Amino acid sequence: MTASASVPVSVPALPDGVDPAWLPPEVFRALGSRRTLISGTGPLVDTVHGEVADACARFGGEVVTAARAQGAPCDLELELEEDGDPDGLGDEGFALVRADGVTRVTAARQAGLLYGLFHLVRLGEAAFQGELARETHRPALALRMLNHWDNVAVHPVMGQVERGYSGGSLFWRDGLARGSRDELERVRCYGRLLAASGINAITVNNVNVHETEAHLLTDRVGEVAAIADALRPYGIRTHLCVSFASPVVLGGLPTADPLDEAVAGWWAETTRQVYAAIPDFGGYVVKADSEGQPGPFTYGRSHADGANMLAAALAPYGATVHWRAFVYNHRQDWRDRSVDRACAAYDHFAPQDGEFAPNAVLQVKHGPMDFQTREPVSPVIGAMPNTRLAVEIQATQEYTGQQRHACWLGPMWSDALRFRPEGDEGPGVGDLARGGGLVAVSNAGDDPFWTGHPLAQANLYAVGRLAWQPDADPRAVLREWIELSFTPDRTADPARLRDGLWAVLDGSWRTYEKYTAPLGVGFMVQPGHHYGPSVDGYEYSPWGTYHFADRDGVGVDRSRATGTGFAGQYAKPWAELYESPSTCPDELLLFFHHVPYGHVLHSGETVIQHIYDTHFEGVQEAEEAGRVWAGLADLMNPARHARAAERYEEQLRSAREWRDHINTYFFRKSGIPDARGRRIY
Ligand code: BDP
Repeated sequence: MTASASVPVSVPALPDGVDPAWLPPEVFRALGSRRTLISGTGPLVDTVHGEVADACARFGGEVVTAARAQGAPCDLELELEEDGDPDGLGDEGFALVRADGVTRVTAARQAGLLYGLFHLVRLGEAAFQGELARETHRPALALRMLNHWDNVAVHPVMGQVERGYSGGSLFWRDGLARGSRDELERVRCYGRLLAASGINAITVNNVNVHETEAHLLTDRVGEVAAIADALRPYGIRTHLCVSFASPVVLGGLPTADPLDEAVAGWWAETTRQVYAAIPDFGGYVVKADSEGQPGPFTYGRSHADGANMLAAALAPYGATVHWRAFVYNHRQDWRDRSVDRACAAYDHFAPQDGEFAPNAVLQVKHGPMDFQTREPVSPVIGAMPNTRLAVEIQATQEYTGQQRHACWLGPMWSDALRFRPEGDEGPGVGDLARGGGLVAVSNAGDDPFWTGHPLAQANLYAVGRLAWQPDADPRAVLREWIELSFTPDRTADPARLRDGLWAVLDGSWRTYEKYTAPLGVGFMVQPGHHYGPSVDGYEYSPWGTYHFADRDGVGVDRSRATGTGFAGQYAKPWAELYESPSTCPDELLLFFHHVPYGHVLHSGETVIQHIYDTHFEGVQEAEEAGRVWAGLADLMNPARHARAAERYEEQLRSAREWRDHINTYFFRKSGIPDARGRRIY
């Protein structure tokens, strides 16, 4: 036992009017009514101590020191092991056991104790009843990161948060880092929420690095350091998105060529200075040669050349560069059917497998296109066994209703993480991401409910939980989130509340899918902001996102035999499955094939009838969800209820608009009437 005791760090106070999300005070009741011994020292132990002390002050428990504990027994012991890590718990793992009336959480490192504490919070009273056999918990993925696409200055087109639907940035205001006490308190609260879900890393600026934001790397790094200070007590490391052109833009060099010595030297020195300001800085995230961002192609160099140069600058600090694989030609000729954006990332990166430095991570979007409602898993993930990979998902609902529609994404992410690129016998995507982690584009902002739609908090929560355990059952994650955020047991009708929340969320992704673009074809959104239907919005544009609907049929032929060949980027079992419309799963049919409207799906319906049916059903399901939500008003915080009720109105309006656009479009293209005789215009 350590001689010196930890010093409690006060728990950040939620600013007035800000929703507590999954950490309302009540969830600390079981913990806060116990006698707890905390042993170990260090900043994160101090955070744990502060949490327990705060809960005890609220619920009548007590934190005791080692000396006092010797007399009377404690109910709970939170203990940092002193003798190394005999149980292999690692940096963030913990063990839990309950025997003889005492619950014990042990960890080898401080972060493990913090995660053990939040595990107890999730268990509630169950952590203090009967006996519990010893269990150990470790995160499957070491890096569990959120990327904030936040601009410091408000961008003329994208606003402050690119694809942000939750107000302004949590970190930046009026062109500066938020600095007043209240504002940093909010950042601390955010760090606390994230830690309780399992997140341990964050980027604080947009992947599209505009000029103002580029300076965060150099003369404005002090502002990043202030944010890092606010997040550190909850075990969250800060990373930065950097511009590949920084040596030119910031350093005044004539080139940013990754093989130029002066360039490498500039990065090494700049990185040294970043570490002087932020000793636990996490590393860089880079979007290069993508959608107009600068990159190594300018100098005739490869992505591996670019990534490795930055990796070398970070290596002395044990940090990593996350290099994004989202590289494609966004100025393609839409008339040329042989060019396929879905093929691009694989074509660029698979040949470079094995060329990336040990501390370079390739960050790959989970699908080959761009965060659509339904996509196959990116073939890049199965094609780079000798490269560290991170999988990128999008919590911000750019294409899934922009936080005006309730759309619980846990099942979609879980499907992707459990996908096995080599077939049944091979590893899952979650295993393949061990080297690099899970990264999500954050959906949080300075909105009082954090995520615009209060129900979108479930998506933010799920990022951390699925990163901790990629094969977790998303339904268990949803249940957990409901219990924590709505504390049903403390309401007049726990069953109605639980069932109601379940009903509006569990199937909401499939509902959304039903009333938007059909059968995996994707897009059909309004260009630019991407909200609402515009079937041909991108059809004759250079972005590479087409559906090829004509009078006879719809879909993109990505087969090897007659199409773009994309299906051939997969390992055999999937390549074969996707190759033919007769074996391709219905939900991805139009992603992989161009078929006639009369093509019969595995479901037994024709494509055209499926389109009509799902669009009518999707709207009905959204209407039903809106009714269920309205019936929960008496069981929750009125502000939270009202905000979501307002969002449901818009969701219904928009869902009907989607239904009518899509059904009318395909009725007019195909001339085939609805077999059920419903009115289509
Ligand atoms: C797309 C977004 C765009 C992002 C880009 C990216 O529309 O705003 O910059 O992805 O991931 O989905 O870099």
